[in-house]
Amino acid sequence: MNKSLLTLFAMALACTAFGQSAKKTTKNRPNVIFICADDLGYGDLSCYGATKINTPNLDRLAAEGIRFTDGHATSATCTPSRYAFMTGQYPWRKKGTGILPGDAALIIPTDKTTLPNLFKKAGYQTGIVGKWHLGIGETVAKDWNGELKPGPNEVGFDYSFIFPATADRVPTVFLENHKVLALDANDPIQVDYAKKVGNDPTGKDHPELLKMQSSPGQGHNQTIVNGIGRIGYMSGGKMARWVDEEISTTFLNVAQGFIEKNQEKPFFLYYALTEPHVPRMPATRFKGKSGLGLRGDAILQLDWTIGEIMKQLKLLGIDKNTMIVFTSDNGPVLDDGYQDEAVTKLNGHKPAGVLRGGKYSALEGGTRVPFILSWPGQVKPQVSSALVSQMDLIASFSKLIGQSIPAGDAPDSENLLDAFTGKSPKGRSVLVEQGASISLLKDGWKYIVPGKGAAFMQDVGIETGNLPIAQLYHLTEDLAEKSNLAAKYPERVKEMAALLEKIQEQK
Ligand code: NG6
Ligand code: CA
Repeated sequence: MNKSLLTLFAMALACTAFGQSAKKTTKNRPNVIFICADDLGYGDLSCYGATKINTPNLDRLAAEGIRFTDGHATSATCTPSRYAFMTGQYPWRKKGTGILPGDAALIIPTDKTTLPNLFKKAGYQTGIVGKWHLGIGETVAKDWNGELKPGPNEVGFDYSFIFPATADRVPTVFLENHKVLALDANDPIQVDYAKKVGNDPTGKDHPELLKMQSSPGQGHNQTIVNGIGRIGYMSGGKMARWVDEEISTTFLNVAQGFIEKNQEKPFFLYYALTEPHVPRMPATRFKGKSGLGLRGDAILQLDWTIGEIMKQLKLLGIDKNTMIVFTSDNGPVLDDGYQDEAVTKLNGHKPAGVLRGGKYSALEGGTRVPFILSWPGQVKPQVSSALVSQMDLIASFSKLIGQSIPAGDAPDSENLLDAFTGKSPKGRSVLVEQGASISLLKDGWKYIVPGKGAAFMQDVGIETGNLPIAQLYHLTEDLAEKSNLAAKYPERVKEMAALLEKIQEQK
């Protein structure tokens, strides 16, 4: 081979190599899979210290990436937390962001920057698979048999495969883009949260038809679907109704389909898992596997799911160019409406780990959640104690992919890209938490605003964090919030209360 031919050959080789690297290893345009579990607690994974349950896949994800010890949902329930990471705005700034019924109207603005439309504007293919719970349509009254919008597709997702609210709320159907999946036009769906529709039996009148009893005093005894009493009434749509045991594998299949289809492009996937929210009804092969009742089994299923996604990324050869962020929308709860043995078979497992409180709570168990980020090749494995919130993802991704956010949008989101990618140990300096009361975190201290509500939620068995007096905890020394130091440090209480008010007044 003469010299010029050799050069040509080398150039061709270089081009192929470059072509591949452009496709698979672009540093500022990784694929992003944002995985949000539902009600998974700070102590529910073995990489966060659980000893009674084993989560090898998430442990591996954490070992290969960054495990945050001070990662937060903004709120101790689902809708507000999800509103916050979708919009970059504290949910308590906006009315109507509390837990939504299954027939609620869309609460995410269609004319502002959202997490998915940020990626979409940057040329990504965007998709959501899983639980939505942010409302659909312009109004509560809507035709479930027609085009359902605005919804996920109108706030930035090119593709959506969701269920509308929670697994315990009607309608118990999947929506693909604007339509209920597998709907038979001759069997239209009707939904009502105020009065019974149709003739389907309810859990209240026919407990003998239930395969899992509802918890006394916690509702979940309206229309029965698949042997489980739900919140809300529905009729029709018999073919379209999901089978609970298949929800998770259905979501997994659809998520993997989206990944496979978009493997050559940069994509953003919001994968919203339903586990371990009630009703916990994992695939039969997981039932009984954890020894901790169905809640534990659902966590095993969740962990397996993550392993399947990781395997797929490897097989497609895109694992190095795919960032996975894994977290949970709020803290854990055991009895959240069904007698599913989560309480009786707990076996010493601590769903919130060392933290006090859980779902609904103003205590750390409400909003401090598992938070793992992996990006093989780009992010060095480590444990980070940086204070980060899910709400900060939008500003941080804006920086990463070079897509600016118009002034006024995502007002509470902070660019913490260096913390998220492990380049800096420094996160936020201040964070507001929303549970049964409002709290402020600053410099390792936590102040909880005095509240009038009950200190304990009897039904779900969770401390709310509500007290009529101010509470101040030094989290760096007392993560379990055992010792209220408000009386000892009145000046700090005053300062933090004033700062909180100032943040609350901002627009
Ligand atoms: C509560 C439900 C609870 C759960 C929660 C929403 C009752 C008594 N309890 O109102 O079962 O559905 O809402 O959970 O109805 S979340 O994770 O979506 O916020
Ligand atoms: Ca939740």
